[in-house]
Amino acid sequence: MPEAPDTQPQIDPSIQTLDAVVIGAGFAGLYQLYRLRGMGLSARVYESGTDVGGTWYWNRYPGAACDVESVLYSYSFSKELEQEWSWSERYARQPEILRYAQFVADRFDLRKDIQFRTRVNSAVFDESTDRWLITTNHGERVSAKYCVMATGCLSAAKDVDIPGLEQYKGKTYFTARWPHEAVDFSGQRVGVIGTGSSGIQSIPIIAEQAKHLTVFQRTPNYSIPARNGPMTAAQQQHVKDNYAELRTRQYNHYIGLVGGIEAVPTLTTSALEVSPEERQREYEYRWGLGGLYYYTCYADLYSNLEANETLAEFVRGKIREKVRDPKTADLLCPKDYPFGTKRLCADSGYYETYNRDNVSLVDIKTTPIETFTANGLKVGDQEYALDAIVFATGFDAMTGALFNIDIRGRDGVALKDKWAAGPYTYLGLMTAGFPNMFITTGPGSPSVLYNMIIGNEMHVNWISDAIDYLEKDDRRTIEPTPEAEKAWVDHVNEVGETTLFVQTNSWYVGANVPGKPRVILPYLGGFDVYCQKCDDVVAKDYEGFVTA
Ligand code: N01
Repeated sequence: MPEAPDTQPQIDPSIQTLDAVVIGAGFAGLYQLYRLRGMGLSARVYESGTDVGGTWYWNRYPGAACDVESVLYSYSFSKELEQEWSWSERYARQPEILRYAQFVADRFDLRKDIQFRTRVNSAVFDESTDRWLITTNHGERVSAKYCVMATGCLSAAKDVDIPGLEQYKGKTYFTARWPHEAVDFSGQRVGVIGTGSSGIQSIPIIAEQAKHLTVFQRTPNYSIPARNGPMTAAQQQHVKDNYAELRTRQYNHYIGLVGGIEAVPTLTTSALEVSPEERQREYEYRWGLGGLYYYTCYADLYSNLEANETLAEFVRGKIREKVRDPKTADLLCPKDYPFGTKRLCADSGYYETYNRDNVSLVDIKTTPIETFTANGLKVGDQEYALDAIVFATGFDAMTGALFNIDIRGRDGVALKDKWAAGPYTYLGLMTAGFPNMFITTGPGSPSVLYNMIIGNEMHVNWISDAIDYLEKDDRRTIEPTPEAEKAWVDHVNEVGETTLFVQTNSWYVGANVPGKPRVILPYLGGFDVYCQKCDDVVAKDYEGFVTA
C-alpha cells in the first residue's frame, strides 16, 4: 500500500496558475517536465509516491526486473545521458532502474518542480477560460492550460476480487505496492496468487526463503528463460559507441525488440513455410537467446493459430523437460490460448522452482478459491494455512489510473462516462471533448506492445510539439474531431481483429477486471507504422484535430 505521507506539502489556499500540470513522475512525467521547461513554460508534476520512478518505484517485489534489455529500456533524448549511465546487467533489476530514474531527475534538476506525496483528485475543464482546474488530495487547486496524464498503463493495481480477505489474520503483500523495507519469508508458509510476469519473477525468490510456498494458479503462462547476466565493460563500450545506430533500429521496428548487445533478426517468413526441422532450429535459437524474442520470430505467429501452435507446443515441451513431476508439468502448460497473446513472461528459474520439495502448485481454475479464512484460504474442501499471502494479481490496465481521477471535459462530461463502452481516443494521445488534455501511451497507441520508455518519449515529443505549435501560433486549444477519433478507434479494432490477441482473456482486452468492457486496448499495427501516422497528422497541419 502507498506510504503514509510523513510531511505534508505546503499548500497555497488560492488557485495557482501554471502553464501545465503533469500527473505522474514516472519516465513519461520526468521527460515531459524536461520538455515543458525547455519551452520556457511553467509546469508542476504531481506524484503520489515519495520519489520518482513510477512503476519502478512501486513494484519492489523480490525478483522485479525489466524483460526488455537495459540498453534499449532507457531514454534516448540525451546523448550525454546515454554516455554517462552504465547498465550493469543485460536486464536491469528494479533497484537499478529506480536509481536510473533518480539519476535522471537529479541530472536535469527536475525535482524542484515535482510535488511528491500528492494525489490528483480531479481535473475539470473550464469552458469559460479554456483551462483545466486540477485539485489534489491536500486541497490544492491549480489552473493550467495543459494537463498531461502521465499516469501509466499498469499503475492501478486490480482490487482483490476473492471474498473474505477481511477475515484473514496473516500478512498480505501486493507485488504492485511492495513495502520499502525488506520482507523476509524465512520459516513461513507463503501463498502466491497470480502467475503473470510479477508472480513468475517473484516465485523463485520467495521459494528460496519460505518454509513452504504454495502457488495458486488460475491460468498458466508461457515463460521464456531471461538469461540475464552482467554486462562486460567491452559490451557497455560497444553499445555506447553505437547508440545512434541502435536507436534508429529500435525506432523503426514494430515492437522495438532488436537486440541490445547483439542484433537479433526479425523474421518475415511464415512459420508454416519452413520445414519442421528449420522451425525447430529457429525456436531453439531463440530459446537460447532468452527473453521476448519470440515476438520477432515468424511473421504469422500472432495471426495464424496453426503457426502459433507450433511454437506453443515447442514451449510446452520445454516445460515438460524442466519440471520433474508430470502432473505439475501438465498443469504448468498453457493449453487453452495462443502463445504470447497473454503478455509473454521472461523468468529466472521459474519452472525449476516446482522441482523443490517446499513448493506446491494448486490449480484454482478447476476449483476456484472460495474464500479467505482467518488462517489462510479455502479451495473446495481444503483449507491452506498460510502465514503470508502475496497478491500478484495484476492491474486495471490502461484505463484504471485515469478513472481514479475525476476527469471532466466539455459540458462536465466525465471521462469514465465517455469511455463506458471502452476507451475512445485519437492516436491514443487525446480524446474529443477534453481539449489540451494529453495522455502518454494511452489506449489506442502501441504503448504496452512497445518499449515503455521510448514509447513514452515519442509521445512526450509529439505532445510537446503540439503545445509548442499552439503557443507559437497563439492558439488556446487543440482536441480531436469526433470523426477522426471514431475512424482511429475503428482502425485499432480492425487491426486487433486480424490478430490472435483478441481471442484471449487477458488484460490487453480488459478481460482480467470483472465488468470491464472487452476492447483491445493497445494498437497492434506496430510502433513504426504508428509513428509514421503521427508524423503525417502533424505534416497535414494536425489533421483530425481542431485548434482554436
Ligand atoms: O499481472 P497479470 P502482472 N483469482 O495480469 C491472476 C508488466 N510487467 O502484475 O490469468 C486467481 O499478468 C491472473 O490469472 P488469470 C507486464 O506487461 C512487466 O503479473 O486472470 N487468480 C494472473 O495469473 C505484465 O503483463 C514485468 O486467470 C487471479 C495473475 O493473477 C503486466 O505488467 C514485470 C485472480 C495476474 O497476472 C502485468 O503483470 C511485471 C483471482 N481472483 C509486470 N485475479 C517485466 O518487465 C488475478 N489472478 C518483467
